[in-house]
Amino acid sequence: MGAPSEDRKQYQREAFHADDPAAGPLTTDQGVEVDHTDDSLAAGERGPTLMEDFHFREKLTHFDHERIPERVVHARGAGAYGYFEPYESCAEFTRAAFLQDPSVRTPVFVRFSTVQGPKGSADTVRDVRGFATKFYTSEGNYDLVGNNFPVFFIQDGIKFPDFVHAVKPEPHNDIPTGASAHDTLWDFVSLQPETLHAIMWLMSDRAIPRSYRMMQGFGVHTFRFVNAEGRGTFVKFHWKPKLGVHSLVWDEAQECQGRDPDFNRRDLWDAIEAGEYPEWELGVQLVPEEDEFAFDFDLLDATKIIPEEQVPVRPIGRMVLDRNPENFFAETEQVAFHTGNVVPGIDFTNDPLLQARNFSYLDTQLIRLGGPNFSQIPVNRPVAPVRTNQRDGYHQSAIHRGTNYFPNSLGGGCPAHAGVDGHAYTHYAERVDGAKIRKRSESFQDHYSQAALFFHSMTDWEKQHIVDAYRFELGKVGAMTVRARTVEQLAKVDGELATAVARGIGVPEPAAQETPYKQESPALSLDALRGDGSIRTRQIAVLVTDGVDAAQVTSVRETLAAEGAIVEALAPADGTVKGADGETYTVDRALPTVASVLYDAVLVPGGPDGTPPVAEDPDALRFVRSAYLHGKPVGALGSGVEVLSVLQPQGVELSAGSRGVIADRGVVTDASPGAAGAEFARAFVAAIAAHRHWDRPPVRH
Ligand code: HDE
Repeated sequence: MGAPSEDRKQYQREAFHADDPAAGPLTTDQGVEVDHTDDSLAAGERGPTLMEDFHFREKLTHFDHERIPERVVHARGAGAYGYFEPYESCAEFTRAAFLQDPSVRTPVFVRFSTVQGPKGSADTVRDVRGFATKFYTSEGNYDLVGNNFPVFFIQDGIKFPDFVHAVKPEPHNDIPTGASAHDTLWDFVSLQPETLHAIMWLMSDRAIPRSYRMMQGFGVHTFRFVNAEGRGTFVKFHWKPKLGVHSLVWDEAQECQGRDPDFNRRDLWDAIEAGEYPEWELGVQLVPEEDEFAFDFDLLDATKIIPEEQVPVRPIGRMVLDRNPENFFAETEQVAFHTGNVVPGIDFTNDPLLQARNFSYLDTQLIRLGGPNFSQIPVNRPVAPVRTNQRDGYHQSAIHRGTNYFPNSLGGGCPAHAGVDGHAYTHYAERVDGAKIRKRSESFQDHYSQAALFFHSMTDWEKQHIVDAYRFELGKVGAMTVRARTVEQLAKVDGELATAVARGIGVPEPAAQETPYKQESPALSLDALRGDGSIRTRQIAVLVTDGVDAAQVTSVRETLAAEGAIVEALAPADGTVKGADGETYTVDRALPTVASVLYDAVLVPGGPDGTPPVAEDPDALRFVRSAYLHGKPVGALGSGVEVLSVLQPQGVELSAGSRGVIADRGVVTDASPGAAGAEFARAFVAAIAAHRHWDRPPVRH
């Protein structure tokens, strides 16, 4: 609770300062000052509008053309600026300038996205998340256009339109929005077993991240580092978030879609505004060229990971995002990524998915951004000098001078071939020969072992969530043949999984069959990715009303804030509450405007006269119940503990009259009058650091 009269409006009025062009009078696009923009020019007060009203025509015409085509996939996103710095020189493996010197910070722009839904869809859908980074390096732009899954659904880019058509809303009625739970996707999946591994990730909690700040990123393909001597090394890129990897539960993710469709975008924006800059470590898995065939899968197959136990991830630098864009359209919407944007020292492999992407990204920008000059848009502009003989075209904003061809003598031979200072891009001279054929390599034919590896590496609660997700998704599929065929495919991955899914969706259980896959990779479980255990930026709700023991709130709030958590006082109505001490305290938000799904934990303080202040408020009770069912920490102090009786139907036992701190599966209580000691705060912080408490029956998934 804070001081009253705080202005909570978040709009950035300070953006308009005196030297901002918007500070002057309104003008037309031609700079002619406009004295009146509220009425059209008309023949008489009640007469028709006149064609000669150039201001009206210009304003409406511009408005009519405000939209550009949204991205065909990854339409909805959020972006931020920041920087990257390497920990040490990577010269042994790559000559890329931005990976040489720890004292050099390379600016970046990152865009996170969902894939299936349109620009206006909700954030917390079950989907892959895009994680695309543009490094503005001294040698030109490098784009690492990755996802939060390390594998993709198909092996060859020629299948991409089929896959995307299948997952997108169905063509006859444009349903569903932002969801994969429908017939056409599962029809495709059941017929195309190469999708199974990525689908396993999609059914896991990785597909519903708690925050963009709390998810991993992966380059997916095997790329190639090339050092100054021209030696190549295969490389896979990994981004690891400092705050650890955390997810929502499905029930919560669905409720969030209505409560706050911008849940992930807002979280990123707010954290950066608050100075809580998200950070990731860049890691690489390096494979010497001579080990190309040392694996039981093909390095060129984007449906496979290299298990970290086989090739450890080596940290090489860190990225911090510390600035929000100023204009969503200009920056986040117009940013144009392209896998073909590489710098010397980073090269491709023959992964057929990557090869297709190298065509598709440039092609898509031509239609989306309306012509070939999109690299001149500020967010796309390299910091390295650009000297080309490319000319003209839509939206050309450069005023080119001199000659526009090579070779020339009239322009002094400029721009000349690069090469003298060693910064020119040289393609890795890989030897290639083969017959011209349409045929998938035999080494791409195993579609089951790594799907099984992922499933077997999960903890019990993660496995249960995967089963529940399959049941949900397939339960929405109308064609029973598709449900049955998917179960048959799953049986080739893991018999128990297939049986558990079949039992939930009304199809015959598959015949028992032993699968040969026994391997596990512990690094894949979310339990292995909890980060440093800090509770920084976790959102903690404290439920207050008149009569609240403000001293308790203040004491716990101080401890939580010192740990970096964000504490908000929620009351039945906005404004202020009167504490038991007679003082007035400001409420942060009114309970009817929020919900438990928007917070990470809840605390119920008591009142000094032994009455729990929020015991009568239905929103408060629902809040506590929902937090509990989603596995979140629930804390209560003094008479606030009585409010937790709402959890008794869930099997929570409250030892009434008990004194002292009790921490049981994330429910932390101290019923002593006036309780709020350091011991309680410590136990509550530990419960929050654990994020979720899966050992608490029954948790709703
Ligand atoms: Fe993309 N993808 N993709 N993709 N992709 C696009 O480019 C494409 C793939 C990814 O925030 C499009 O500018 C093909 C894998 C991200 O602006 C398009 C294939 C991975 C983003 C396109 C793939 C990705 C895109 C749509 C198979 C993870 C959003 C708009 C061969 C490694 C970037 C655009 C942003 C966007 C094509 C597969 C990640 C159409 C043909 C694999 C993060 O060009």
